[in-house]
Amino acid sequence: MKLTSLKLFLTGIVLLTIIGNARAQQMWDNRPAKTWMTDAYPIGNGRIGGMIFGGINREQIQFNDNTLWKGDEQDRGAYQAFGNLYLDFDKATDTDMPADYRRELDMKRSVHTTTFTKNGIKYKREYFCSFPDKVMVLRYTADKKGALSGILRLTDTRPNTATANGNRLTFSGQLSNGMQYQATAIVKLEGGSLSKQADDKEGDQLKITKADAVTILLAAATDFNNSRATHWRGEAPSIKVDSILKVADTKPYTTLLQRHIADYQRLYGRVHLNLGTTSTATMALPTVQRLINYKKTFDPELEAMIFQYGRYLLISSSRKGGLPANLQGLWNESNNPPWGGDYHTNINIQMNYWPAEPTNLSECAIPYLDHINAIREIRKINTQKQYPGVRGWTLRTESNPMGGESYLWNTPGSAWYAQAIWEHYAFTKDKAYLKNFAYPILKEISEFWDDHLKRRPDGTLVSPMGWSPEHGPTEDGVTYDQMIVYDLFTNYIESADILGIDKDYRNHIAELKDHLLKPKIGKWGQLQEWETDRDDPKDTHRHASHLFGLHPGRQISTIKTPELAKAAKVSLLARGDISTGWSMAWKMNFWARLQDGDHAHTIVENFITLVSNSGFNYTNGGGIYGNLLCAHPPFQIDGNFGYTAGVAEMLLQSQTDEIQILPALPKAWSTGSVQGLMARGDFEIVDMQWKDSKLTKLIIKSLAGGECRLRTDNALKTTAPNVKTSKSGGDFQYRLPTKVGGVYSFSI
Ligand code: FUC
Repeated sequence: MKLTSLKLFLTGIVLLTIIGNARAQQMWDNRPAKTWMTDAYPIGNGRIGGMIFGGINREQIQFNDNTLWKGDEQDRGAYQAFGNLYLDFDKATDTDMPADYRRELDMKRSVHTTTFTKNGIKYKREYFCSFPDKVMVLRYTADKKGALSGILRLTDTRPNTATANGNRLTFSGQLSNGMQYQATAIVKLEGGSLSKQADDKEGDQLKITKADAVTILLAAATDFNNSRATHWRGEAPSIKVDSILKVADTKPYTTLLQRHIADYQRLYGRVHLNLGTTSTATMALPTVQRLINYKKTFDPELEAMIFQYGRYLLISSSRKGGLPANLQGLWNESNNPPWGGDYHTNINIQMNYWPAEPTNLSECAIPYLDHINAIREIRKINTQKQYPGVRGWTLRTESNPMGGESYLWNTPGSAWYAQAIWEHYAFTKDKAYLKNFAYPILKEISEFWDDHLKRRPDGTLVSPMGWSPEHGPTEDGVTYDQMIVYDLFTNYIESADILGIDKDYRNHIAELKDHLLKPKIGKWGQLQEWETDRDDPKDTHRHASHLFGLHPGRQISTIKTPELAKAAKVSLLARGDISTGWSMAWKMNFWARLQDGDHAHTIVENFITLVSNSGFNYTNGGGIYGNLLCAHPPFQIDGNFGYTAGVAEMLLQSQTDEIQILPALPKAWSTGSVQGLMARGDFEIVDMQWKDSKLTKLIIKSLAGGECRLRTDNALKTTAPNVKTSKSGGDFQYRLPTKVGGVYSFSI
């Protein structure tokens, strides 16, 4: 074999392995969705999105634009539903269920497809939301000419009606805060004819008669602009919608599809995960049936698919230039959604972004970082009113894109936001970002705490009158506050050191950090939630805020602070395993950080509990719906993101200045592989494979240079020069000098 053919052959094998490993990425069902929350499948491009029902005679696509918000800088308001697009096909009276009906969401391509055969005609419907072309695209085809006839309706969730103009259907309106919005659908036919018809209640509709194929482009926009300087308003939605459609209208369907898939796969395709193989019989079942069977059937490909679904959802709800994912990502059918569909600052928005950096979607974190930047000024003004004389700013618990808020003050909220600001640097090593964007924010939030902390006569610093979300007394020195401030100061000090600036202030913050009230171990060996040793071992509250230092913080670890880690474990055991959706997702991450893979996997199993109704439940009701969205319940997307982060955390950790390989591998995943996870320091885990719970292959690439410290359980051999190895605590520890682009390949 010639060298080039050998190379091709080997590349083929690698590709086949990757594709083989990634087969479980289609969620599907053999009947249309009945209920929005539990059954419909989401698509999105980071700003607009839709929930697809996959109806046969009537298709409903409920759609959103994540900038459509009531409220302002003072009033939190609520995230609003936008509208619905309906296609009522002829033969609406024919209710027979086609035998071959299938609706599927292909996460590898981000395309929703519905197929079925009726009266001998095969129908196909494809839907996607394009980031590069900013539109939702719907495509209807059949294998017989002239088979597509029906009526297209576009409805506002408020009492405005649509008007038709040629092949366009539009509605527009204004919210009580003056925000303007518009949605326009363009209908393009191949064959057949299009006509307008008027309905007394619903306004104009477009009638499709005997078309061979139909393509619909849906554009929606508001006049929101993510800047206080422009009073949060920009171009009129009509101008935005027109300019989007002007460009998209010139592109053939296949071009739109190709551009969408290429853009999406550039992000999604970076990570492949194989946690084991599900039986062929199980793979052949509809997703909801796999959920039902899951408790009795080994289904690692479902566990892997839910991991990838979190990445799919983040790419679909959080793209550069837009707003961050809210409590429901961006999918919302109500004008009065649970908790206003807001940015909740005491765990929820933070959890949304836990998977961004580790699962190689760093770009998707940018909307969150931009949002933090956008609200700084108004938050300073509003914080001053609450805490006169302080510098910097902080938050209340419930917030909107314009910095308007409601409910109780969550004083460490901004310091928790600052963690994401720091992590973006920690993962990317982008020094220009650290200097120009991150550092000023880290500094001003540190200044808030510099002014807000209370010094006791013995020099100890406590956060005054804090609250451990969302229970217990309001008092000084609550562990949640203390740990988040510790995290902020740590990140600030490291930033100042890296940039070599502000030495005096850096030293001042270091002095404050040294005097922060420290975590305490209480009478039953628990990590205290409050300074007073009053933790109730029977307390199973969903928030475990006093464990912040374990995750997502880095104050506590099994390696550096084993005593505190042990106490955290006692607290966590008392909190119990079962809880709301996001709370279970957090517990996966806690157990991963405690390096107990089997316990983390127990939580994975609890998380994958089918919830089949759309009711509320604060206790023991958490799980996922048939569409794999996380059930708090009700639907709350943070749990999806927390789950994805948790799986990554079980396989790879880097919060303690070293990369830990397979720190919490459960027995259930004893053989598997992952490609593309990221570690702090801008290290890409190009490939990692394990068998019988032992690492068998590892390739790491340094994208930024610098030293790579690696901790593994089993000994590795590398051909890389100057590799230093040491043994600590039974683990081998490697130090690799890395150059930019340096690739380290290990044999075992
Ligand atoms: C916090 C949680 C609730 C819910 C809400 C959106 O207040 O305590 O469980 O997730 O956020």
